[in-house]
Amino acid sequence: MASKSRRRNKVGSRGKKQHPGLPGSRTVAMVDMFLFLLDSRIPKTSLQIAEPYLLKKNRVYVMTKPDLAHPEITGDWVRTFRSQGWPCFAVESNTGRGMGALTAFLEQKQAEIGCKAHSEVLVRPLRAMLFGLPNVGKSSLANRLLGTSKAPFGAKPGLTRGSHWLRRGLLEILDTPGVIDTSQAKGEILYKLAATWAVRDNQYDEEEVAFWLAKQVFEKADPISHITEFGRDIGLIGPGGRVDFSRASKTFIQCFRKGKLGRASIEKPDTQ
Ligand SMILES: Nc1nc2c(ncn2[C@@H]2O[C@H](COP(=O)(O)OP(=O)(O)OP(=O)(O)O)[C@@H](O)[C@H]2O)c(=O)[nH]1
Ligand SMILES: [Mg+2]
Repeated sequence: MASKSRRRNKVGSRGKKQHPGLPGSRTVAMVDMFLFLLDSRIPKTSLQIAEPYLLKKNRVYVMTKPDLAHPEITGDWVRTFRSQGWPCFAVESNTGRGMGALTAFLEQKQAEIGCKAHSEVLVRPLRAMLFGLPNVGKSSLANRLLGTSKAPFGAKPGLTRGSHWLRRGLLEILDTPGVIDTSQAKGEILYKLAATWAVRDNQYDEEEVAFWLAKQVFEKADPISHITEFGRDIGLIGPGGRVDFSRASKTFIQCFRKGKLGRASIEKPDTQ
């Protein structure tokens, strides 16, 4: 059954076949730690949809893009995960804010590995694998952690194609592609993934997503009028002087993704 085959394929299961696009089990066996990236706007969905792929061992949560989410709610999520026993950090990879705590944590883990290996012999790099939804910010985090721009990154989901190691000093990072299967996502889950651009543009209906965002996230009583006014304000007028609702919806979603509609947390820990 689905759950059985997923369990067999979890990343980190030794000797098992991995999901296509992910590193093979031998490579994964070398990994000391899995940095599991969660979009700060949708941590619950980021976790749920990726959960079947990753074992629970050696997991660290990294909340990405906190600049786009509500700071207090992101703080609540960090505290919630920590209270459940998981190391958790909120990191803005594009500015470096929040990176200090994660870096200190990784340095400490690296030092522990050195000691465990042998008191005087081996000092080896800490090997951390990045994992998470498409477009969640894996390559950006790799670059920020290593102080490089070697990992290709960009606003579209599906940018990173294969897995590859990047190294600097005593830190080795395995950047992976966003391989999580989102093809079965529907309803609210799909809207959340679309709003945060974790799925490709042909997987969702822009008008539906914009309507849902206006209603559920921005709590507009009349979402259609809200999007129409938004379109009128930015001059998206079609034939006959009417607002082009399709373009208005698309632009509304794009503005949300860039934080131009304000910081917004779609999921809160206490209500989920
Ligand atoms: N606002 C904001 N944007 C970020 C942050 N971190 C990354 N991004 C942006 O998110 C987009 C996706 O980043 P990537 O690092 O390519 O994401 P990825 O998870 O490697 O994506 P795939 O390889 O396609 O799965 C890029 O446009 C980044 O600039 C952040 O902290 N804040
Ligand atoms: Mg990438």
